Amino acid sequence: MSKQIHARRIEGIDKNVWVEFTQLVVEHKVNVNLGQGFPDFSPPEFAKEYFKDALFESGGMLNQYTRAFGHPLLVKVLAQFFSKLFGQDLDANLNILVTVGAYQALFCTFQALIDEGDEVIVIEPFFDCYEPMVKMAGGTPVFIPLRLKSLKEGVPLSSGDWMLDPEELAAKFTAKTKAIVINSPNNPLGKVYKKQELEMIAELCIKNNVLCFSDEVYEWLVYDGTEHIRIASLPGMWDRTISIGSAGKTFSATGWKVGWAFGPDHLLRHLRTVHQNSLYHCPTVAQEAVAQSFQKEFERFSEPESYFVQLPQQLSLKRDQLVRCLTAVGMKPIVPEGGYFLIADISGVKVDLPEPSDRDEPYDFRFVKWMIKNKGFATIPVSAFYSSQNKKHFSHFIRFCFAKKDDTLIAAEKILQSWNLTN
Ligand code: IK2
Repeated sequence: MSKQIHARRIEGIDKNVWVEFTQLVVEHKVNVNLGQGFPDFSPPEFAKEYFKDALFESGGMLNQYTRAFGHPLLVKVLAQFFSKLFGQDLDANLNILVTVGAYQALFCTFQALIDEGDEVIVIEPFFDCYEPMVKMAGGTPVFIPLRLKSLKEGVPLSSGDWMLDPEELAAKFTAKTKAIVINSPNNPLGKVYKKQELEMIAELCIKNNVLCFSDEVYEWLVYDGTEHIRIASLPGMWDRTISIGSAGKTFSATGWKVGWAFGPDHLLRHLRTVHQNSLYHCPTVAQEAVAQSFQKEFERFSEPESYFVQLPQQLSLKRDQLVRCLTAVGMKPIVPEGGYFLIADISGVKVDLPEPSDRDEPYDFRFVKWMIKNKGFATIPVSAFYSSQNKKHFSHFIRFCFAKKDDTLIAAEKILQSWNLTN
């Protein structure tokens, strides 16, 4: 009798948008890459100095293993920094788990807290890994799309115009619902949930005894006076929420892959079990550099020279530049309130796409592939952030990352201007 090779839990999750589009960028001569979400500018000098100091530290011990659940200095500084933001007196050893990027924090969360038969509510558009991670844990994702509230003639759309329908959301909660995933600021839309929206979600979580997994990797990147609110800081939510962050996004150093999960000990202890039986340690040098960088930010919190103040200021100018450029060439950008992506409607863009080899391939996938091959310009199709049942309704948007050097954005503008999009 022949044995099945692969484990059943990985069935149907072999496709991955990052693998596919990173490969395409490598294969073609791409002049402008506004695809995957990483800055093409350097992390701040102080963070790089801390990394170098850690690497060459005289005893050399920072090149060895450190505490499995988080380098002591990093968890201490994170506890100090975030206690006020969560309105909780955080215990460095019990309320924080340091992980290899926010990705691993998400993985530990789903593996530790989702069981066979559990339902997990996922709001669309969603960061694509939530769906396979729920499935690998044996759970079932239950999707609910953000809905476009209203169209105002002549006024550019904002990510804030996309909202949850409270009744539709309430109807998604069943006896099997174990958790809801929220991502604010959202990737790819840039929506930053308002207090009222978070209170509505919190009320449903409390009423239905449901956990909340809150992905907040873009927490410092909010624009135009928008406020980032941590759902765990709302009444009754700390005890049921895992809040996830990323040093990669915080300090523009995605390659360092340092992330974390905050939460009450009765939840976090189960994440520690997954962590100790999978990754166990995270790189020490990177954790030391992140700890020192947070310490510096702690001392100048909210001051004009703080990186957490300066980075969003710089990014909002880049966002505005890209919005102007896309509008001028006939795309319809949705202005993000946060994060470092924006999505634009390509329905009005005329291109002669070749016949699809796969008839089920969404239009935006075909469009972006054509753009990479023919224009040397990479972006990401937005239907990748939707479930298979809802993809077809959202296949005329593409995502641009604007966390790029001004030169890169100027090069993007030149390509768009020379490409007559509406004829
Ligand atoms: N959560 C969200 C919402 C993210 O956007 C990311 C990083 N994604 O960037 C790729 C892209 O969208 O182009 C993560 C989690 C993972 O963060 P980390 O790099 O810290 O693992």
